[in-house]
Order: sequence, then structure tokens, then C-alpha cells
Amino acid sequence: MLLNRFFLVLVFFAYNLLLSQTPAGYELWMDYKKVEMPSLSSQYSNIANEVTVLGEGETIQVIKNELLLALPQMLGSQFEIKKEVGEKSSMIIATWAQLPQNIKKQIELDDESFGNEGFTLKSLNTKKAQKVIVTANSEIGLLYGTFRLLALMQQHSDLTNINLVDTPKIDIRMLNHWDNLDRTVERGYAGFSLWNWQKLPEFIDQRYVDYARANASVGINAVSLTNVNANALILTPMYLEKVKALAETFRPYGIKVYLTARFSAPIEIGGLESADPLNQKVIEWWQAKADEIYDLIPDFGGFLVKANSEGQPGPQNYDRNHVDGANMMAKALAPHKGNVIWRAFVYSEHDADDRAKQAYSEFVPYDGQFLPNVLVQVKNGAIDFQPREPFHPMFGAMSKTPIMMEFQITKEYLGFSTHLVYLPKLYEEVLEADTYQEGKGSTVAKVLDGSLQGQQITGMAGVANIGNDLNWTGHPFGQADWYGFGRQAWNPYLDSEKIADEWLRMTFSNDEKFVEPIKEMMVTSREAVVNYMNPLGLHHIFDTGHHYGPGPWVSELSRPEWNPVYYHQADENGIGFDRTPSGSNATAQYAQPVAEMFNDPKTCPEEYLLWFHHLPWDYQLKNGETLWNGLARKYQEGVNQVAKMQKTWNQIKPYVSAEQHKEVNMLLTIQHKEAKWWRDACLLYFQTFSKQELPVGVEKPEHDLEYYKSLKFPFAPGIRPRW
Ligand code: BDP
Repeated sequence: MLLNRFFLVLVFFAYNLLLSQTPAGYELWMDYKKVEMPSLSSQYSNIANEVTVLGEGETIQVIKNELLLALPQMLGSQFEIKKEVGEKSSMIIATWAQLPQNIKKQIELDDESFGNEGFTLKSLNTKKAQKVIVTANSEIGLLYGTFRLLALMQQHSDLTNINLVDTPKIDIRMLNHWDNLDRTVERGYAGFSLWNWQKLPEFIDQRYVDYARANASVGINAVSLTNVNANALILTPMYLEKVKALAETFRPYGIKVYLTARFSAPIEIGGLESADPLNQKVIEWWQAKADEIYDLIPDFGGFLVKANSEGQPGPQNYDRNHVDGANMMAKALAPHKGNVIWRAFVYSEHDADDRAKQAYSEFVPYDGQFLPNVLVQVKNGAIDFQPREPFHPMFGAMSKTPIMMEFQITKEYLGFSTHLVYLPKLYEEVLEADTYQEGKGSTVAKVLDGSLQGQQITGMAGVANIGNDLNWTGHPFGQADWYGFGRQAWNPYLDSEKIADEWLRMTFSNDEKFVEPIKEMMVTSREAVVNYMNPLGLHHIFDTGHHYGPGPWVSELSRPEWNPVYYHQADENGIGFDRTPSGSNATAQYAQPVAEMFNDPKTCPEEYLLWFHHLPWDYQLKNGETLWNGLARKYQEGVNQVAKMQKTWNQIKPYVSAEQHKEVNMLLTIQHKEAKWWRDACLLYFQTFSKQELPVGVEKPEHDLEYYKSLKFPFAPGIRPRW
């Protein structure tokens, strides 16, 4: 009897423990694990002995909440937060304006050092005690500083002599959600949209708050809530009330809300007959719409616009151009200090020119004509978020226009949320690329942060990989892409390996035996996916529409540039897209030294070889192999790399929970299977042209080509809905 009761009590406790725990991965990199190492734990406990936070604002409250969540978990004791600086204050968080004079003197900085959003973390050690000061000019700066301090503790950094000043290098650090109003997510592989429009504005899901915390922790300060293939309804009063509720939730975290504006909205929801940007009624409609939005959301960020691209309406429908369209909206937003982010992802069904050239041709002639509050958002490469693309020639080519980066964080072309591919490595490669537009050293990062050409507003956007999955991103390692994107938008010069190191320590473990091999696995994972999907500069050979898996044979789609055969141009003579002067001459859009390098197959980096050149199957690669053999070996290498990732993951089992281990293990099994699928399908298909045997070391395909061609995936996720 007694034993029975004891058992029941035990079950009750176990059940409660379960209930109080969020599912693995929900906490993201803000899991605040207990600091076990005694020396560090005592150092941090001394610093956190008496915490003082000055101020009363909403953001100050957010700071206090985060400290009260994090410190007890990490240090194992309860905390109280003081509102005044006293003798014993050991951690002081206050804006520069509120910081006591004697402390300011000791910091030996002035308020100009950390700008609007930056912060400083400084230790002031006396004989008696150790203090850490977090200060900034704004409360948001303080929030960023607090998050950084907590992150350093999570990473087990020594804080005894900390002296760090950090300011963001880019103004608009933004997530673009491609979320539809029915909660499907275009190119989303992590469940449905976070935004529960049905329950808004009254119901504020805790997820919105945790999402804002995560963004603020890495410095993301802008979000566009809706799909670039926009629905005009988001601009109607009913939805704007809901947007307002989200904007209010995000405001204390320093996040501004943007919306995608459908160019034809004046017709669809305004009752006008035209959306011509030079029509007075249309101009007035957008002005009134902007006024209405700012009445509700005084700090609204502005509009993100996809116009005259892939069938979306735009100014060209009225024989106007991008400048007419963007400036019309910019004028409506300017009195409220809002921005227009106008996307340059355009290619036309009526233009027979190489798709890779079209955005540059359409936009560069307009340099200098856009109003100051217009940013032109350019994808990292000239085609479409491929596993590897050379940098977009528009970077650095419009010196009088703010050019904003658009990266894709969701893995439309990199294995959805099933493949482990660490994207900050890809972002870093693009950011470091030298455009030569103002001479040697004109990197894409310098174009973006305005240091090269002096742009007044700067920005970097990432297409979000977030949905309502328990762990937000589907793949647990997808969280690293969100984290890393935020860190690189804050500072585009950061090392991707260092970012992986931070993320691993915060998310999983500080044990070197875990961090080192897994970091290595992450930084090599990007090359693996390039190898097993698109080696040597191949691109866009994905199956149609959903982009799941290989489809190099697809040739029957209505628009030529939608067909993979357009991109690889394989025939009996060879393979690759000639973009040199003997072909489409896309290389002419790059600065001369870059164009020259790409033009010659001998100087063209081999990773871009087939992007720029059509070469015979027996063309000799740098290592002496023929192109056919080299291509086949790259595919095999990709598969081998995934097998190695599986092995590495098996070795670190002791350092993560059984649940986390199993989850990643299962995903790696899928990745390995799909890597083989890519290798076999592509090699069998290209072999029909090369007519050569597979070289030694390349495994025989499991099936014949007809089998791979017959695979159909009508319900693959992320596809564009048709309503
Ligand atoms: C492509 C996607 C498509 C997007 C488009 C865009 O396949 O879903 O709408 O880009 O960026 O990558 O507008």
C-alpha cells in the first residue's frame, strides 16, 4: 500500500518535470545550462553577486527578465535585481546617460564609441571586488550588451578583464518571412507559419516573444512578416490590427516590422482601376495607406516589394520602370521615415538573354535615380540561391544606390530541412568575394556596410528558415544558420568557424571533445552539398517546382530558363554554360580583373568552371583528370563526406542527449541516402552524353536512369500554393 502511494507520488513528480520542460531544441541557443566548472562558476557568481539595472522602459524590463531567467539556471542560485547603484553593485547595466559619473570616468570611453545600437562590456576591478559594466547609448544597445554578456558566460569565456566595444556594421538586419496568410510558408520546411492570423490580435503566442528574444540576442532588428509573392489583404484594416499586435510585441526587442506590398493593391483592395505609379489617385492611395499604417504602428519599417518578377505585378505593367514604382512608394513612406526595399530578382519571359544577366541589365542603368529611402535588395548570386554561385555582379556596380544583400536561410536548394549544411560558410564566401569595383579589396562586405562607396543606409536580409516546428527550424542544425545569419548581419567580417564555435557551445556543450569535431563537420558540410548536388559550377539542375532532388533531364517547361537543360547545356561535345564573350558574355558585367579571371578556364576558379564555360568531356582539370572523371569523383566525394559526418556524429554521442543524438542521426541517414540519389541520377544522365565509364572509386548506381526520372513528389513541402 505504502509502496503504491510512493510510486504514485513519484509518477506525479516525473510527470510535472516533463510538463515543465520545453521540447529539445525549443530554447535555441538560449538554453542557459548550468556552469559546472567551479572556477568559472565562482567568477560569474562574483560578477552577478549584486546586479543593478537602471531605468524603467519596456526594454529594461526585457533585460531584467532575461537575467532572471539566465543567471539562476547558469549559476544555480536566486537573484534579485537592484534599481540603484550601490557600494556592492557588481554588475551594472545602465545607459551612458544614467551611469554615475565616477563609473563613466573609469570606463575611459565616450558615448560616441558605441553609436545608436552598440554597447560596451567593461570590467572594473578593484582590490575589493570585481565589477562588470554594460553600457550603451540606447536601451536596445543595453539589451544587445546583456545578451552578449550572457552569451560569453554560456561560452565559458573568462570575464575578469573584459573590455569589449561592439557596434553593428549594418543598419537593417532583417529576416524575410515568405509566409502566406493561410500559414503555409513558401520554401518553408519547418512547419507552418509562426503568425497565427486567426487568433491575432488578441492572442499573443509565447512563441512571438521567444522569437523576438532569439532575434535580439543576435542583433536582428527588422522582420518582414509576409511572402514576397504578396497578398494585398495584409494591407487591409483587419490584418493591420494584427500586424500592430506583432509590432508591439517585437518593439521592446528593437525589432521593426515590414510588410510585403503587392503592387496592384490599389486595384485589389482600393477599388481603383489602375496601379500606375504615375497616376494621381494611385499616388494618393499609397500615401493614405502609409498614413493609416503609421497611425497604428509609428515605427513601421516600410515595404518590401517584388515587382515585375515571376508574374508579380509592377510598374512595367503600365510602361513605367522600377524607379517610378519604388520612388512612388518611397515618397509615401518618407514623411514617416519608412523605407522601400525593392527586390532586384527579375528575369523576363520576353527576354531571351541569359537569365544571369537580366537583373544587372535592368537595374544598373538606374543608379542614382532612386530616392534616398529606397534600398535595392539583391540575391547573393545572379541565378537563385544555388549551393554555390559566384557573387552577383550588381554588388559594387551601383555606387549611388544602397544595395542590400538577400541570402536564403531556408534551404530551398540545399536539401530542405533534412540536410546538415552550415550556411554561414556560404555567406562568408560571398561576403569575402572581391568585386574589384573600386580596385582590389572591394569586397561584397564593404559594399554592403557602405564603407566602400559611402551609402547612407545599409542592409542585409535572410529568407527565414523558421516555422512552428518544435525546434523552430526542422533540423536542429538549422538553428545555426539563423544564429549565424544574425551574427554576420551585425558584422559581415566575422569568421564563420568562430560563429559555429559560439553556437555549438551555447546550444550543446563546451566540451572540446564535442566542439572541435562537430565544428569541423559544420564548416565542411557546405562543400559536401556542393559536391553531391552541383559540383564544378553546375547549377539549377533541381527537379521542377519543388526543387526536391535532381532533375537535370527536365526540358519541357514553357519558359526555357525554368528548365535545368538550359543551365547545364550538356551535349556530346561537353557540358557547362558559356558566359564568356564567345557565349552570353555575362562576365562583362563584372569589373575587368574579375571578368578576365572568369573568362579564361585556366584562371577561372574550378568551383565556377561550368558556370562560365562549356567544356569538352576530356578537358583537363588542374589535377590532370578529365572533366568527366573529375565530375564523377566530386559527386562521390560529396557522398563520402556525408558518410564521414555520420561517423563523426556517432563519436560524440556522450556529449548530447539521447534524443538530440537520435534526431540528427536519422537526418544524416536521409542526407546520405539523398546524396547517393543525387550522385547516381546526375552521373547516369550526364553519362548519356559523355559516353564514358565511371572512373575507379565511384560507386555503381543503385538503379537505372529511367528509375530516377520516374520519381515524382507531388506533395513535397514548401511549394508555392496556387489559390
Ligand atoms: C525562388 C523561389 C520562389 C521565390 C523566388 C523569389 O523558388 O519561390 O518566389 O525565388 O525570390 O528562389 O522571388
